[in-house]
Amino acid sequence: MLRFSTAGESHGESLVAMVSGMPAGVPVDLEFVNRELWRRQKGYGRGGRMRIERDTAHVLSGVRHGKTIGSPIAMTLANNDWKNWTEILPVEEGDPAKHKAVASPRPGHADLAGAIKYDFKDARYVLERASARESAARVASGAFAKLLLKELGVGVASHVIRVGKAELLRPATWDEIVALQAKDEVLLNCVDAESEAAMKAEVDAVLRTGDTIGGVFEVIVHGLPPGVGTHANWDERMDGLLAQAVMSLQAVKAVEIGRGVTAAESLGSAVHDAIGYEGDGGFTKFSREHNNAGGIEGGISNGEDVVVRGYLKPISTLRRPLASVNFETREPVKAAYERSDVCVVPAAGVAAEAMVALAIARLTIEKFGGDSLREMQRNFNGYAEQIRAY
Ligand code: EPS
Repeated sequence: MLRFSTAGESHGESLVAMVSGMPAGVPVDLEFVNRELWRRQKGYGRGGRMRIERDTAHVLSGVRHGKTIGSPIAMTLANNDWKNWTEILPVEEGDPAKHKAVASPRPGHADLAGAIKYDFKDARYVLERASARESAARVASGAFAKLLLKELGVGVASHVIRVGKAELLRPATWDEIVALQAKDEVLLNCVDAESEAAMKAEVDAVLRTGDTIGGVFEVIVHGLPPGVGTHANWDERMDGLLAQAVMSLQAVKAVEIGRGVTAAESLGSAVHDAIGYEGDGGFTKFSREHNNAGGIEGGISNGEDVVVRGYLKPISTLRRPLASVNFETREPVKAAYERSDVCVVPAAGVAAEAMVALAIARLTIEKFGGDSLREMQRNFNGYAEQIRAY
């Protein structure tokens, strides 16, 4: 089974990622992995930390001579900021006078619930791990899933469809969304210049007021054959796995598959994707009137693009902080503020691409098996032939 885990604190020495269950023989393009990390760092509304970091994956194992070898892939991603924190957050006991306690919890962050749970009178240790910095390790892991999927002709890409009240007002094509990944300037990762300008204006407004702003990103999986995932067991359904994968990202508060939200207020006749048989032979000749199901029916891919949206709350660290309480004195104070991003919707979309790629790669490996890429491609191509003749 494809699995991954991460370790590391935001201001510790490094983030750590480990991916196991990858078939052997997948070509590894480290420039691609690092480009993915770069994309996550970008976007209009990012804070000062991103000027310090230059996220790069240092691969320790599982890749030799440019290909995966079937053993666990271990990576570290150094935190450049660590040099400023060595005395504040030492592994050893260090000098307590140099520790930098976070005296009041930020509403919306893990600070208070985590401090109560782990018995700290300080939010420092909780926020260090709860920080969205951890998503860099997920992006490095997801890059490997994308490299595998690419060998099967499956692509994963994201774009931003809303920032605050500004939304993308027209449909986006797959080619437009993929083209965003090649851009060297990332603004709000929106396919439409006019909508992107409106999104930027939303960010500019909150920059002035010391507030933060959320939005919605959409991740598309393109080229996946029908039949991945299953209706047979609740914990193997593709929609359930994608929902958990995306919901687990920092600041995501809702996940939608296809037209999930508006479907609830519409009639069945308007929602479901009528079936035809005039397709131009992707994997099969079956075709659909539209893709409101977001490419998944009964927990199984149906051959259309898989469409997953993540709804991001505004970042909870505010330059003009909300009311809070001091951990020690219990007196009312303002919530802690060191520095923060104002808008991270594009970056969250990149992290969600990684999570979606990992979930889809897991199900793909489960369906097509394979200790090696060659074995997996053989099974994949055999299945493609089988369903073409269905
Ligand atoms: C982040 C690094 C963090 C924050 C942000 C994400 O850096 P620092 O805490 O040093 O400023 O910019 O964290 C959060 C959004 C959060 O809620 O904690 C990163 O690498 O993405």
